[in-house]
Amino acid sequence: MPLQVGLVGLSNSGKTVLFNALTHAGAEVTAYASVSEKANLGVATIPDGRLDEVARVVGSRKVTPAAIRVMDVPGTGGSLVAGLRESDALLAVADGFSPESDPARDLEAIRLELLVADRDHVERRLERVRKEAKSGDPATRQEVDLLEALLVHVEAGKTLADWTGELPSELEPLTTKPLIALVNGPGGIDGKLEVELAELPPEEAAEFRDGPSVLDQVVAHLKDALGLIVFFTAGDTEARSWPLRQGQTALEAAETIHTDLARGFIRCEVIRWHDLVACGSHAEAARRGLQRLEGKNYVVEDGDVLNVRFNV
Ligand SMILES: Nc1nc2c(ncn2[C@@H]2O[C@H](COP(=O)(O)OP(=O)(O)O)[C@@H](O)[C@H]2O)c(=O)[nH]1
Ligand SMILES: [Mg+2]
Repeated sequence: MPLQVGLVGLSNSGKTVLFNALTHAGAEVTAYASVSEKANLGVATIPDGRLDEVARVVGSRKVTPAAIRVMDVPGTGGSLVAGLRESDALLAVADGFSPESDPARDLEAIRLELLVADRDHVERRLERVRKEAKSGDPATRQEVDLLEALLVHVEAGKTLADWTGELPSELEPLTTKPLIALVNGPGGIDGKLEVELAELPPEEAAEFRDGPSVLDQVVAHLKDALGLIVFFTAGDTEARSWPLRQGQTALEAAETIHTDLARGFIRCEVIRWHDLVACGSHAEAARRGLQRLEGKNYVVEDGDVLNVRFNV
């Protein structure tokens, strides 16, 4: 599964504006909540100067930066946020631009909506699993007991993140996901400004900003919240960066590229990106002993250039 983030927030907080700032997808922005609004799904690419340098020395014909899926749902109701259950992190957007803006109040409201959505989710799953449990399967009986205890827990106003025991593996809670609070307006992340700058080349756009772009800020948050790191692959045809999480292994990196690579994984050649750039080629890096051979359990580091050897 590619990395996915979901935007949550009250109506008119600027979620769709931010979605466009991150993905350049040009989704329709309306100044009111329309019932016909549908979820927007797009892709944000993580800009990385290291990738361009790697591509240059390797002579790759194509450069493809790492992608994150971004989901923007209209409103906060239960069925609407359901689409966010597959996200790795949630970006909570609060209005920081209108005269009535009160980001702390909005973020509290969002937290409550997520809590309610999770309670409803536990309740619905309990109903379903109770029916299945009639067949007498012990594992299903056990899940019923667990879900009943969870329901008591969430009805007391606590979140599933406060639950110290195991959660049913098939439950996809929202409140256990990292929640990254973003205030939309001047001084915070300025979605409106980003949309205006979207037409400009990156260097020109940067001159209009006081600091990093919305995308750079979101990526920085994901590094903190998820331990987001990036690794590279580079050949004649293409140089790519790929998202991964701190602590993930060469096997998981292979799986990010293609399930076949993970299935047939033999070993993996690893070079630090700056060693590759300094040496000028894979061959020279290998000659100087800077290319290592690693196995499945090697923990990938940010900036590693990987070449997976596989056999299917
Ligand atoms: N002034 C200002 N208006 C904004 C900003 N972000 C969004 N808006 C406006 O707020 C309205 C709602 O934005 P939208 O992205 O559709 O909000 P959503 O309902 O959360 O998706 C639109 O009219 C936007 O133009 C901002 O940073 N500054
Ligand atoms: Mg919207």
